[in-house]
Amino acid sequence: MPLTPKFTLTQFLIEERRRHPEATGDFNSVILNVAMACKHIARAVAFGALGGVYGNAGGAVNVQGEQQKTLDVLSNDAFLRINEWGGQLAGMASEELEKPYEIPAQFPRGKYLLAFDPLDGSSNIDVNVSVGSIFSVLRAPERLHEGEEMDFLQPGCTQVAAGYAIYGPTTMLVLTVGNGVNGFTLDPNLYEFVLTHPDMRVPEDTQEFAINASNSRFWEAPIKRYVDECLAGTGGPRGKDFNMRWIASMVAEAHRILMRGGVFMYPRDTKDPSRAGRLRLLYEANPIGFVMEQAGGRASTGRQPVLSVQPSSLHQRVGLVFGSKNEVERIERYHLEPRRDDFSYPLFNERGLFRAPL
Ligand code: AFP
Repeated sequence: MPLTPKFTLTQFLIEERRRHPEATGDFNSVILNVAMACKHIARAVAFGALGGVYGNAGGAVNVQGEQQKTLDVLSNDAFLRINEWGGQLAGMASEELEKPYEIPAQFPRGKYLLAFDPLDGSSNIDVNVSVGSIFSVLRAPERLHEGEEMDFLQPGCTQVAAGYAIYGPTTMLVLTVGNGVNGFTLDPNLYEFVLTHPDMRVPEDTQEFAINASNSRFWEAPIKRYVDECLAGTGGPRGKDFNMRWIASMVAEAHRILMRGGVFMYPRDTKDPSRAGRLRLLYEANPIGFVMEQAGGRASTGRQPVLSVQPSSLHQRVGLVFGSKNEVERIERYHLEPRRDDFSYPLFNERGLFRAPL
């Protein structure tokens, strides 16, 4: 194996830091600790049931009389243990924890906040489909309210870094520090993240969309119109055929879209009027949205840029559309046009898949 020098995540961060002479190194430490947590999770995911942990959600499973941690609990523990001690963070928020996590008293506090979904798509673990971790880095307010969610309630445009790890055929870390998007592949020999995908860009156009079509009866008219036009293909208003994907693992969808374009939709729907969508704003929509926008794509609720949403609660849900810029802008236009409640749009009445209830 030739020892060719590889450009590691550490080297990338040091180069980036040179652009900020005032930097103390705390920011780089946050990113490297997040990367370390992702390495631990990558190893546990790779071993799967062989490693004595199980994917099903719910905290713990009883295996031959022993309580085994499920992978999402183990992943959450990895994020907390590896990020709590360094002195760079003032607090953490996790999809797995109802309240913000207070840094233990024996550790110093820092000037950043870390929000994360330690294992997104975990319902796919038992069926061996790619899953991921999603993270978002914010600046802590000058006056901290420790353990209070209010410190985290900042719009996505205030993030200083964000990204995801995808645990697939290879483990990758995709990161933005506000200066474009770069992809790093975990070298199984070095066990270091190595820069393999510099300056990732989302193609502005696409012929591929991702949505859970089993929810179609709950969609609002603009989404029904957009999907119906895609399905109408070359004979329809779009004049081209589309392909559909749905992996039920947003990190895997986001990575495919970064690599070859596409549009992901998990819109606000009428399935559960008590919530504005399925995906969480702070540690799913905002970090993925930041990555997409930094890569020349777009991320929206359908009605406004997702990074402009003012959060009102830690685990708030939001409708989410992201990917190829021109497609997301089209979907936003459809949301802004006058409502078409009478389903006057020809496709709904004649050929549409989503005919109005009789
Ligand atoms: P889980 O983490 O519970 O598997 O949810 C994954 C997810 O939050 C996101 O990654 C998927 O895009 C979406 O939910 C899938 O939702 P459906 O199961 O409703 O298709």
